[in-house]
Amino acid sequence: MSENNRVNVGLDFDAVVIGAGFGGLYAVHKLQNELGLSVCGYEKGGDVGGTWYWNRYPGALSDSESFVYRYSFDKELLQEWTWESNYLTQKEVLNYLTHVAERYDLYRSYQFNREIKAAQYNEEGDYWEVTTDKGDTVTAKYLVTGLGLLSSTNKPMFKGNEIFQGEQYHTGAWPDGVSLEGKRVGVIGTGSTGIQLITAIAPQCGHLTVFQRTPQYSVPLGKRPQSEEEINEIKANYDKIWDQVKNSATAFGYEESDVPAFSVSEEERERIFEEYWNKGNGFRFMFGTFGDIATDTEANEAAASFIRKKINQIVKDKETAEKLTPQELYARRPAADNGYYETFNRGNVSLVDVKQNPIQELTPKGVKTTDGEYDLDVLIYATGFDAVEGNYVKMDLRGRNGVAIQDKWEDGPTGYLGIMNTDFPNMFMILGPNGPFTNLVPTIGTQVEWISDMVKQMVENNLNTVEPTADAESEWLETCRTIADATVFSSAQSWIFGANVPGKKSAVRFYMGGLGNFRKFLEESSIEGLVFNKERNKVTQE
Ligand code: FAD
Ligand code: NA7
Repeated sequence: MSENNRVNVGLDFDAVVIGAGFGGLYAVHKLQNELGLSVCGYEKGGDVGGTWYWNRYPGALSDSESFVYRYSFDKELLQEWTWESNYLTQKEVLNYLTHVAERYDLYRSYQFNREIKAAQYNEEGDYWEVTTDKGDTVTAKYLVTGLGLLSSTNKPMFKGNEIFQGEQYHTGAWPDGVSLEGKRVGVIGTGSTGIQLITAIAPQCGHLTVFQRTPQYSVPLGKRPQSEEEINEIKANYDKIWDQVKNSATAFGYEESDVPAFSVSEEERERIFEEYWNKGNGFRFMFGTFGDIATDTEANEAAASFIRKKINQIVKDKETAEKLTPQELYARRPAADNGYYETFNRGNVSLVDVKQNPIQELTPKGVKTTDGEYDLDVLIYATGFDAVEGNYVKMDLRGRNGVAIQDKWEDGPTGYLGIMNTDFPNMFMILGPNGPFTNLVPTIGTQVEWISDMVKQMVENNLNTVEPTADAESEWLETCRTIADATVFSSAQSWIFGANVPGKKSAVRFYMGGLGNFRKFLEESSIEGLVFNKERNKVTQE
């Protein structure tokens, strides 16, 4: 394709891309640098990075291993860029994404500190009109949304929120320059983020009070430095590694087990759990030990009781150990830590069970629960995200016939392949609803490459619009629901099903069939669910 191949001369751009995280950046690179389209990127934040721009809280770390938490498309970049440990700090991921933006000349296409407030499909001309918070409107043929699935923060509004006189922060919008040294700090939330944060800040705080609603199963992360030899060995084998990752279920770069937990003796089961506890990583523990931890409640209970035993061995105070011990299934996104349970052996850390004694209100001095008042200088919300569709439903996003995304998704969000929606022609989501539940960068790569191939074919074949058929959309939703219902994840009240935000519809939000199967579907059958229109406003099914 030639340079700056304008699909539609009358429009401001061929494509608008929203978001400058892993997804948006790669989309701009593909559409602009490889297809030669004119592209404008918009980002609410002040720079690139997405998740890694916003989540600067102490202890922020990837729990995907360094060697697979990166793009796979550029062999030279894979050889040139390196890392220190088997997991990446927030700063390292941010540096990587900044380098990517510079390397592929992506900054020139972006406008930062611009939030897209509205995106509306113009049916007369078959294009998108996109409006920023500054009131500018631009038009484009294609709309690519890389809005992030863990990006719209969930901050519960407690009574008295405005009268608390201390500092308040959310982990997902952490400013630079916060000092917790010697202060009385409270943390609400003990999900993956809370676990990282609590472990990291405990040594700095004067006193740390953890407000826990649901205890978590967490296994050690196993963070350690990687030697140059080890890294070189990985780099020499990247072709094989990506082949394995892209054909696996979770895309985390380790072998997933297909051995049922009860096909081995109790002794052997314990030995394997111990081995994986020592190796580290929550996903590896859940999917590498046995093949049925995520699908069979008895197997799940075996893993859960192993972790409970560990908590009991680590935490010295019996009452605290009991509060920290989950009794439900091991069915949330598997957490991993750098000494989380050990943190509660510190003299300056206390645990408050807010399921038993809920938070009633904030007072000028701190947090009041039904069993007491906790004076604080700083209150930190590690309360997670309005996951998956949070940033979509914040916008005035309208497709054909003015249909609003909030109405379309009234019963829960949908997305054919996690990418497209009926009545939203030429709109392509990255990590939209019902995409794969995996280490996410390989999934982002897969989706962006599919989107870019689709746009290329449309341009080359002079096709005007593409969208999924209503049947394909509902069949995909049904497939996702059937697979998810066969797992333990649907039993937990977590963000995976949207059960973490009050009033949010609990519904399937992921394709849990694995990246390998997803890619096979994309290659072999995804086209069958699409309708192409050749001419403006003339429906001609291909
Ligand atoms: P994001 O990185 O979320 O970027 C979306 C961007 O869109 C944001 O910068 C946002 O400001 C912008 N945006 C949204 N709406 C608008 C709008 N209306 N107008 C303009 N801009 C907008 N995943 C893993 O696979 N492994 C991990 O180890 C891992 N660790 C994580 C740790 C934390 C603390 C968090 C929060 C998430 C983690 N994730 C992890 C998930 C992570 O979000 C993804 O891996 C990946 O970074 C997502 O990239 P993205 O580009 O899709 O979205
Ligand atoms: P999570 O996993 O949604 O965790 C949020 C935590 O905040 C969790 O412990 C919640 O308890 C707690 N929470 C939320 N609202 C409240 C209120 N109102 N009162 C008390 N406690 C509350 O978000 P994370 O940021 O930790 O992780 C999300 C993903 O991002 C993670 O999986 C990684 O992929 C990165 P609950 O469990 O709902 O009872």
